[in-house]
Amino acid sequence: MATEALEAIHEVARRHKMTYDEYRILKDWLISVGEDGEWPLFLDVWLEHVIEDINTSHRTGNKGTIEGPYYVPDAPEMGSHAKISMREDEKGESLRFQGQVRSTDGTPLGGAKVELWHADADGFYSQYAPGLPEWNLRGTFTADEEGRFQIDTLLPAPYQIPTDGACGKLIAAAGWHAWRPAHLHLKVGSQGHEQLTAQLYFPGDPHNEDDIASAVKPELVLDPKTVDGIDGKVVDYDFVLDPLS
Ligand code: MBD
Ligand code: FE
Repeated sequence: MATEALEAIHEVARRHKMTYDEYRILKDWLISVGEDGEWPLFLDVWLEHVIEDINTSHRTGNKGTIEGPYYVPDAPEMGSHAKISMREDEKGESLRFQGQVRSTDGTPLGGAKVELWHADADGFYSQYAPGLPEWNLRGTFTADEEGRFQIDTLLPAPYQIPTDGACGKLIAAAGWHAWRPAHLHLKVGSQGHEQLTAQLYFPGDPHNEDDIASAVKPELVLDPKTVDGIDGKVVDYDFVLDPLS
């Protein structure tokens, strides 16, 4: 694979008759990706979606999508029906996210783990931005005996990937934009099943169609509702996991 990857780059260089000036700009930019700590961001935005596609196309349960650069394992365990950890004055509209985890044959997966993480209203992920509580807007929920969970969190805001580093320079130079649609990140796992990594999106977000990370699929767009007596929005979404083969 390494040989072919290098040959692909050689082929682009030859086709475009890359000059020494261009080569030096490329070299400096690649060095700056590392200096800015943006290799995880670069890879997850522009390559991970292909890897995800290759490795999950056999599944008959839920579609998933990329993990992205901001997952942290072992977030605090909260139970099956609980509020995610957030600051007293956390900004955003309430969202109750509830559903059931099942196997592809319909069996409820009691005890399944649902890990949820998302950005705050300003687009910051805890542990990747200063000044946030360690586990802000991150939690591990354990489905009840019927595989059900109910998580109280906030509607995520539209999100721009960091524009102040090397990836931002590439975006500006190429004339792209830095937006991702508002999203929730999830990992769902149960014994004897493939772990699902997913993101969930919201209808009407203008960036569902042109996500910079190419990670939106129609099956991952939620349908939040207003329910009498409940503040904010409520959304039902079930997860179907493929048994390990
Ligand atoms: C994110 O929040 C994200 O989910 C991805 C895939 C890339 C950059 C920032
Ligand atoms: Fe994200």
